Amino acid sequence: MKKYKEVSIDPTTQKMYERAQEMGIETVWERLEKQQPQCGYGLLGVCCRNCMMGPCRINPFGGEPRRGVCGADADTIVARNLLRMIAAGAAAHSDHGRHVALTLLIAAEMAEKFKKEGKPVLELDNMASSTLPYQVRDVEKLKAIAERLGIETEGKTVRELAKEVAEVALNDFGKQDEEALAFLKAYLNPKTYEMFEKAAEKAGMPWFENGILPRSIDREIVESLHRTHIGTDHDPVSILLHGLKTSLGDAWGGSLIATELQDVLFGTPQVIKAEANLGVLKEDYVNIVVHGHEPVLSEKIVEAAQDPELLELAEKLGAKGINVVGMCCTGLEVLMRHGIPIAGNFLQQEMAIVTGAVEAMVVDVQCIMPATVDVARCFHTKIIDTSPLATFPGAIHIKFDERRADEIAKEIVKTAVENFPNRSKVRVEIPKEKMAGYVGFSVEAILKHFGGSLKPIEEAIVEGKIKGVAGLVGCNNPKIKQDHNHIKIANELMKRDVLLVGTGCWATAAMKYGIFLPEYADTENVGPGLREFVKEWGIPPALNMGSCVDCTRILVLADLVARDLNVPISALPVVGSAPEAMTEKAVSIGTYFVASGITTHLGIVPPVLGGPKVVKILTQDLYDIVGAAFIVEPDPYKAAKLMYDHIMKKRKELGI
Ligand code: NFS
Repeated sequence: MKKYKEVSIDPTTQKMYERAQEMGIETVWERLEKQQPQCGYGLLGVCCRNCMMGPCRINPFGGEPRRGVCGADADTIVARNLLRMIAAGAAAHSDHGRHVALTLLIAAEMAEKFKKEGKPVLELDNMASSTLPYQVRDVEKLKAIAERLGIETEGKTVRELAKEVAEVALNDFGKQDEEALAFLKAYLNPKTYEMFEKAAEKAGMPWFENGILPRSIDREIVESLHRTHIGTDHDPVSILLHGLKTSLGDAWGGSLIATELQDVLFGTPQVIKAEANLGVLKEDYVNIVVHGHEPVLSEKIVEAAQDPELLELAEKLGAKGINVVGMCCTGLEVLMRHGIPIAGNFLQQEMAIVTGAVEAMVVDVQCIMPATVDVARCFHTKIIDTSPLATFPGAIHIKFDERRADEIAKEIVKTAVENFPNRSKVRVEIPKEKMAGYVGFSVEAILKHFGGSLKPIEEAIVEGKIKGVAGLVGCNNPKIKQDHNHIKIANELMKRDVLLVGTGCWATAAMKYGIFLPEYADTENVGPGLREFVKEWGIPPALNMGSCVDCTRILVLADLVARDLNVPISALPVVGSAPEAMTEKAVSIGTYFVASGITTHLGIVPPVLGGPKVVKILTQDLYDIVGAAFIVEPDPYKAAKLMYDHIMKKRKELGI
């Protein structure tokens, strides 16, 4: 068994981990230990299970077997496995984006139907009617998106625009022509677009029509599966080029659609102060943890928790109220838009249950451990699964339907409230620690803060006050002490005057240690130039840009700077990092950062080392193809140095 200090730097995780050990509850760290030693072939990526002649594995030391039964060598196998990871990650993000687009369409169509039934027309035309399950909260943004897409906005109602934008978005998922995605064309600067067009030719594969420009989000994912089927694509270069293309369909398609249309439906985040860590759970309240990724559900839970009838019921059952808190990315969504506190990141999902104070953990999709059900059995906690595509054995199933969103959300909250009397008060132990921070830095909020343009940031970069910008993203991974690398890399970069922007479980980590407070600039972890800049502008030295699909906010920001300077994104002194990456989604994000021109560090070695050609392509050749590549370095100090060196190289190339 591990010592509590080995698993995390977070005091709340340490305490709850110790408590779990005392209670004999198995957690992620014990399960990881039981997996040791992990399969060496799997770690190197040289195991192939793509057909039933196998499974095959290649001898990583150069001896026999050098080929699988079909003749595939290590590089082919490694590249194919990596492409399947990218495809799965892109699928997860993009299917989320599809759900959001469908929600917008459903709401617009319901408004049309209600109008025909004679309900108040103006409210329905404005998509503001409370009879609709979802309204349009940011009309300005809807118009801005429509304009970018080239949709005529003059004389149209909000309802009409919502429908048209949703249709263009949905068309990007399944269109069959060779043109690039409509959303990509609407958002990407011409110089980077040109790089995508020419990338395959540069890699010696001119038969890739339109280079690595994605044609349709679903098509690239399907083609990934097709290419990696036995006997199809065997060249690591073409397999990886298609990986770039698929990931770009995620970045400038699926994820972008998710972020943009969520802003339309739920409001574009604005700067707001909130709190993070397990200390946000409240002893005398009904605690509901919303966990997963899709705000289409969590938004409604937040609303239902304010329902007077349910509040009254909670009081009747002895609670002071209903406390909704977040976990993982769905937590970040409601944090960014409403300042709902976030209880933790990926490795804290079991820890939250171990407090004994959670009435319900309401889950949708992605990054939810099936083990939550087992941990919950030791307490009164109910795990409620809600997505028709994610069912947890042993959980309560209350499946969500956008058309009946309010009704279902109330049922879920009621189930949680009614569970309050089952809580054993003597078994409750909530760690005290929590931290405040400023969140809500959407691109729109950043622009507003800087008076409408990014000039102040750009000037500070040119002057050298800020050396560059780093986008820090991604998960926790129990192979790394929780949050350790997130925070070390963040500090090492800020010390070198690099401004941070970030998302996902990195952002929750940063918030827990105070990095999203402007006062953090007074610590020794922030260099003098960055300190001066953030003090002048009254911002923290790191900006929380949201959930993982919101990595597209980082891309849109980089795109704006690239436009201002009339260069491709790859020319900018910008780097990315996923210090504690874990999911296939993180692999897709890393790939689309690189494909978009942002050199990206990975703190966990992905399963590619068994393919030397693949490693060379990913870490070197891609510089010539897309102007960026991967840096793989588990040591956070060395990683920060390498990222900084890259920023300085880019500065030199720009002549600043
Ligand atoms: Ni991102 Fe969100 Fe966290 Fe990793 Fe999972 S929550 S989408 S994948 S673990 S950062």
